[in-house]
Amino acid sequence: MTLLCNMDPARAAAFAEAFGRVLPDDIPLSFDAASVDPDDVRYLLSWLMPEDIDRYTNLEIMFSTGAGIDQFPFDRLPSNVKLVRMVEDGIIRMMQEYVALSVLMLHRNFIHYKEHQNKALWQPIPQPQTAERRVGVLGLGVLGQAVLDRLAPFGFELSGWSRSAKSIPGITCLSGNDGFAQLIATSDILICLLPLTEETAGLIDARIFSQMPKGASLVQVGRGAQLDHQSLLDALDQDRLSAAVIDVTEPEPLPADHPFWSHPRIMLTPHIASVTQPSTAAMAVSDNIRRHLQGQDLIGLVDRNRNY
Ligand code: NDP
Ligand code: OXD
Repeated sequence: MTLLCNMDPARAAAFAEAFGRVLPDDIPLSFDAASVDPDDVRYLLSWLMPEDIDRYTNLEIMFSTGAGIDQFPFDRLPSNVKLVRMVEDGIIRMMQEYVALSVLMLHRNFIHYKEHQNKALWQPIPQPQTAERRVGVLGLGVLGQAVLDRLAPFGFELSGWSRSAKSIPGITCLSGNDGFAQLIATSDILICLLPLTEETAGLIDARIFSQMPKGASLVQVGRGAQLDHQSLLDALDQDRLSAAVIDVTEPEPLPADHPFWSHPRIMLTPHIASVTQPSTAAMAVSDNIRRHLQGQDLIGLVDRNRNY
């Protein structure tokens, strides 16, 4: 009943230590696909799906090291194998930090002040109060709800959009096409925390930017392929949009001559909003294995019909 972990040696050392503290003794742990008996592998933890997935004929759960699972080709994963995305405290806390920092930075015009600094320009910008700033989040899942929770004490007007209708105290919850149009039209700062699926690929495009309030900003932390780069550049250069914080791009990394690197009103980070933390991730995986063995629901089980 082995748990096989597929990761580089530096990560493996940290995960080995973390699993050593929480994985039940009767579940052997391996980091070496070459030496493990493939028939023993019941659980597999990996960022990507191994090319030779079919050799693990007794595999029961494929655990993603990341919260996103768009990098897993569903058609190659045997239908009896469950796919579980990572739901762990480290990812959640880091995303809360990153988005809170980005929203405050955009709210207080830091990207513009950096531009002014580069021009030796000492010039205050009129400052709305948080209650006058509308923040909208695309995606009301684990991370979307967590960042809204972290933003709430600042006093922004908060909204979120999801596939299914929700009710969250203090948040205007929207769903469906009308809800999407309303969220876009009323977000001064728009945050994308959607999974990448056929429905969300290319979703943030020129049409969206033309419907957002003039001077709005974007925080893109979902997946790169959701954003049309040229539309963002056009919207910034025409002053429709005022600034953007971009953590995920397609491709990653961007080529050296990509305009995002040098755009004065784009803050670009190399897909680091959240990084899976071995100690809390090992707890999450161990807890899910225990749940599986006890016939309980798994946390983060991917619905293959929705692809997230
Ligand atoms: P969840 O699955 O918990 O939440 C996804 C949310 O998106 C749900 O609210 C879901 O709606 C909504 N959604 C999905 N598809 C649609 C659609 N077509 N229309 C409307 N709403 C939709 O995911 P997480 O919150 O855990 O993670 C979200 C994403 O964040 C990940 O998939 C990953 O891409 C990204 N991520 C980025 C990281 C980074 O470092 N930049 C780190 C970690 C994650 P409903 O609630 O109705 O199902
Ligand atoms: C994730 C990520 O999906 O880091 O966890 O992007």
